[in-house]
Amino acid sequence: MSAAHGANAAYLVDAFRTVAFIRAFEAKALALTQTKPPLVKGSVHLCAGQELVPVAALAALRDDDQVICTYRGHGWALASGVDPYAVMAEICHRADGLNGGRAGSAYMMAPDTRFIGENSIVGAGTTIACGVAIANRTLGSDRVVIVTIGDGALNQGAVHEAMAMAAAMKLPILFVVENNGWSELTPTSAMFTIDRLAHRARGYGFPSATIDGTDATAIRDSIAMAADHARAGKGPSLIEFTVPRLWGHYHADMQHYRSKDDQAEAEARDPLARLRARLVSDGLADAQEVERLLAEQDERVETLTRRALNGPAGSPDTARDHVVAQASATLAPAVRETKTMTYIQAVNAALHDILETDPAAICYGEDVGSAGGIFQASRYLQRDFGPDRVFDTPIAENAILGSALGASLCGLKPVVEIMWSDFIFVALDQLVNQAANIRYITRGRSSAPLVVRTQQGVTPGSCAQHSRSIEAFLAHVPGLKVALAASASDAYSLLRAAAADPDPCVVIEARGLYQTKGEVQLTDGAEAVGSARLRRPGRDLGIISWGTALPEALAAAEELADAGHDVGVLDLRWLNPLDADAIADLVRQCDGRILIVHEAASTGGFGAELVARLHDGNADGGALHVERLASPDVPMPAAYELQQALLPTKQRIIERVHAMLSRKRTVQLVEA
Ligand SMILES: Cc1ncc(C[n+]2csc(CCOP(=O)(O)OP(=O)(O)O)c2C)c(N)n1
Repeated sequence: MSAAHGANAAYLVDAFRTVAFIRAFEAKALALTQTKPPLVKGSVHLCAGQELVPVAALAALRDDDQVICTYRGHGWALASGVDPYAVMAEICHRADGLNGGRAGSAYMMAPDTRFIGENSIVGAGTTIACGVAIANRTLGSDRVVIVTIGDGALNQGAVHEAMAMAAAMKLPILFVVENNGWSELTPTSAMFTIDRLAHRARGYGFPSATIDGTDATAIRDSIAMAADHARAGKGPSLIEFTVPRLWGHYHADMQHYRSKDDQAEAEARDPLARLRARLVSDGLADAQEVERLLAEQDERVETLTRRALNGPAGSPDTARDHVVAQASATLAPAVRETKTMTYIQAVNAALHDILETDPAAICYGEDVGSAGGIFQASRYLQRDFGPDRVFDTPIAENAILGSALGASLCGLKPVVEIMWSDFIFVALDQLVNQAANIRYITRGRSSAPLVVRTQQGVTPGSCAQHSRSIEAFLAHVPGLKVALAASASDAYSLLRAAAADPDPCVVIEARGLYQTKGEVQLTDGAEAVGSARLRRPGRDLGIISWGTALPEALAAAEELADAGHDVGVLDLRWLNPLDADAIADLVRQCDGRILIVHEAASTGGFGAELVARLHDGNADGGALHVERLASPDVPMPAAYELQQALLPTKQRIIERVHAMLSRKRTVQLVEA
């Protein structure tokens, strides 16, 4: 036997052993869902028929190459080297599980290892992979990341965005499609008009292939080629592996929609049976040896499952742990220089200082690089810090946010721009379902320290798609930190604070204030996130406001002072974390008379949250008269005159304050 032949023989025997182990593992996981009562609860997506793809693909890669897979990811986790006991314990929702029972079968993650993790949102892993690849390249590593999707996922917007970004930036990514012929319960053929899914890559201009996903050498060799291509700086590839789906879409799938012929065809392509036949026919193992290998895997799985089932459940005391990092006391940063500048210049100065002081910081988005942003927030930054750290992206918000997450998981500090806050909605998944969960799911082993800058608010001519105030949508999400800058000074300091924070932060700027000037203290460090600021003390009534409405509130308070009313104004600055002490101080100072003012529409606005919290926190029934002034529940028109009819302007604030100060404290429900 030649050395090459010997190596291949060892590879095939090893592959057989691992595929057999994964099959036994999946059979056991399935069995645990079928006991009465079930020992494993919730949906479990098993990879029977697809096991050879992770095994052979990872045999072609280096130990430090990374993996992002789907909810059907047990095989990828096991082949990546994750402790099988931790995987089974996670499926069983035990404290010893990979994620302590926080992830379950479909969302296991270990981004501090090569197994970045599963993803339960179809297609979402692909844009995250873009960020992992950006980090690898920026940090000077020639690692590659493999991201897997099902065939159905090829129709997801996120996947198209990821491929567009990966192609444009020549990112070292291997897109792997595990084509099992079914998009959940619908045949793949009904959803595609091309005979090979791999052809989708042609539109993006990178190489692709369709490979038999039951052929151990073809899988390994095609992945090796794609990895070489990526490591040589030539960009991504797409490999479609055709695989049989031996079982249902998930553990309880009755498969009533599937023909017997289709099932039989799948069984005829079982990779375990094929590999077994190959070992015997090539003389690599005899029938007895094969049986012994199979029995060994069953035994391993039995042992680790017994251990997992006997393991402890997570303590209820820990259920709230690791949503965000513990706040650390930060001293006020040293002031380097005080300058008068416009709000947008202050944003630019903050970005400059972040890039200068944090070598891990990168800054990107649509038009951010060479043009310096449509509002010039990033002007000269590419010139000063180079195109590797400040760059343009395709018009692909999911790719921007997903890649920011991926890069943040791998050691970078991405500060990305979403040009208008309204555009976040096309990509919200990456903040809400992805970035915000990382610290919690990994129990603090990983976090997603990314910053998203965006701007919002109503200005003359801004239509209903360019004027929404979105802060309450974001503040609703545990794990996301949200700031709004209402002055040039805060445009600088809040952005610096966000960039120094270990959790995902969204800093919302006020477009209408971009050209307003103020004194800005440029600092050597950053303040901690989460403090409100009393902009004006007052005793008769306290206004709580933030962002675009804050200047109106301040102007109103000034005019009210001329009329003899002492009105205080608290600028909340951060909605999460919320400065409860500052709010309590204001309530005390103003004898419980509080008006909340925001530009966002009333219903579900953050004002509603504050009203609820103030009442919840008033258990001893102290004097409390809280009202809210917001825009009514109307899409914002473009015409200035119509806008003015809706906004919480200075005049409306003054009128409401007069009304509050003259009214007895009564309770009534008002229309939004
Ligand atoms: C964004 C999103 N849409 C829909 C779903 C529900 N869903 C879960 S798995 C799945 C099927 C995906 O099919 P495919 O990509 O072919 O992968 P397979 O399950 O066959 O591995 C669907 C529709 C989801 N989890 N995420």
